[in-house]
Amino acid sequence: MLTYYSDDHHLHHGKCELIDGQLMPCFEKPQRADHILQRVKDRQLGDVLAPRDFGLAPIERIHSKAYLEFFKSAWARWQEQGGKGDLLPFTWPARTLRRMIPNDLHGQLGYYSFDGGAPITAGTWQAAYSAAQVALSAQQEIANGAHSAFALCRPPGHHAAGDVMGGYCYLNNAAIAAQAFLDQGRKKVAILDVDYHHGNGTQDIFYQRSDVLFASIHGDPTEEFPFFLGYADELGEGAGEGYNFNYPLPMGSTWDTWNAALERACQRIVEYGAEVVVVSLGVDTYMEDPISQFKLDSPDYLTMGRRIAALCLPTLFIMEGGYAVEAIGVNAVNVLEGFEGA
Ligand code: SP5
Ligand code: ZN
Repeated sequence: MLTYYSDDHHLHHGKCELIDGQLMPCFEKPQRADHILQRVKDRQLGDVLAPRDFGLAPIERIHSKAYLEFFKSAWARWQEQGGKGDLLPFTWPARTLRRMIPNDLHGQLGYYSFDGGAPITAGTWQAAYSAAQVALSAQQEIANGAHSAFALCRPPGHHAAGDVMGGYCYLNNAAIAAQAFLDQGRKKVAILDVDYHHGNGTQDIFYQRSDVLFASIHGDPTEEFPFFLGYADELGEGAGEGYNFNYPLPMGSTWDTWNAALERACQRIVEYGAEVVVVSLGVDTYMEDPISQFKLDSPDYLTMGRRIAALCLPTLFIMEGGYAVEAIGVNAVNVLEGFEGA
C-alpha cells in the first residue's frame, strides 16, 4: 500500500491545551506522525510519496471561502497585533448569544470554532493545507485504480465542519477526499470513522445528503468529547435520512464490544452499496491512550483491518487521532497490514 506524507506537519506544533483544569502540552504533536512514518518504513508497507498540489478548489467543496480566508490569515493578523503565543479562542456564540461575526480577531476565532483545542500557530495553515493535499493525493491513487492507500494526515480532520474548527482539527481531510470521489463521478461513498471520538464535523457536513453514508464508532457523547453530537438517534435529515449511523459505546469498552459495533457498521455500508470506503483512522481507542477510555490492544488493530478488507471495496485510510505516541505507529500500521492480509 502506498503512503502519502508531507513533512509540513512539523509546521504545526501547538503549545498547550486545557485538560482537567490544567494547561498541558498539546497531545496532538508532531511526534505522532513521525512514529507512524517510521513504522510504515520499518514494516516496508510500501513507498512513501510526497503529495501533489491540487490547490484550494477541492478544499472549497467542503469548507466555506470565508472560513478558509479567516484561517489562512489569522496568524498574520495576530502578529500585527503583537500577539504572543498560540492563537486560541476564549469566547463562543453559545445559546444565549447572537451567532454573528464580529470584527475582532478573537471574536471571529470564537465564531469559527467550537472548542479551545485547535490552536493556530505560525505554520498551522500550511500544515493543514498540506494534510488535505496528502488526503487528495491518496484519493487520486485510488481513483487511478489502486485498491487502497494511506494518507498520513496531520493535523487530523474529522472534528472540523464546513466553517468550524476544533478538537485538534482544521480541515476535514476525510470529507475533502470523499467529495473528490463524488466530483470524479462516484455516486456512493461510505465514511467509516473508527476514531475514539465522534466525527462531529464529518457528520455535520454530510448530514443532509445521501451520496455519503457516515458511520462512526466512538465513546458515548453523554460522557465524552465532543458531547454535543454523536448519539444513536442521529440518523440524518431530509435527503440524508437513513445515511448516518452512530455507535456510541460505554467508557471502558473492550474489543468484543467494539467489534460488534464494527460488524453493524459494516453491514450498513454493504446495504448502502458503497463504491468506495474512506476510513477515518484514529487509534485513540488503544488501552494506553492518555485521553481516551476504550481498551483495544495492539493485535485488535490487525483484526480491524481484516474486517474492513472483507468489505472488498477500494479503501482510503485517512489518519485521525491517537495519542499514545510510543504505540501509535504499531497500532495504525497494524490496521493497514491487517487489511493487506499480512
Ligand atoms: C482528532 C481527535 O482525536 N481529537 C480529539 C480531541 C479531544 N479533545 C478533548 C480532550 C478531552 C480529554 N479529557 C481527558 C480526560 C483525561 N483525564
Ligand atoms: Zn479522537
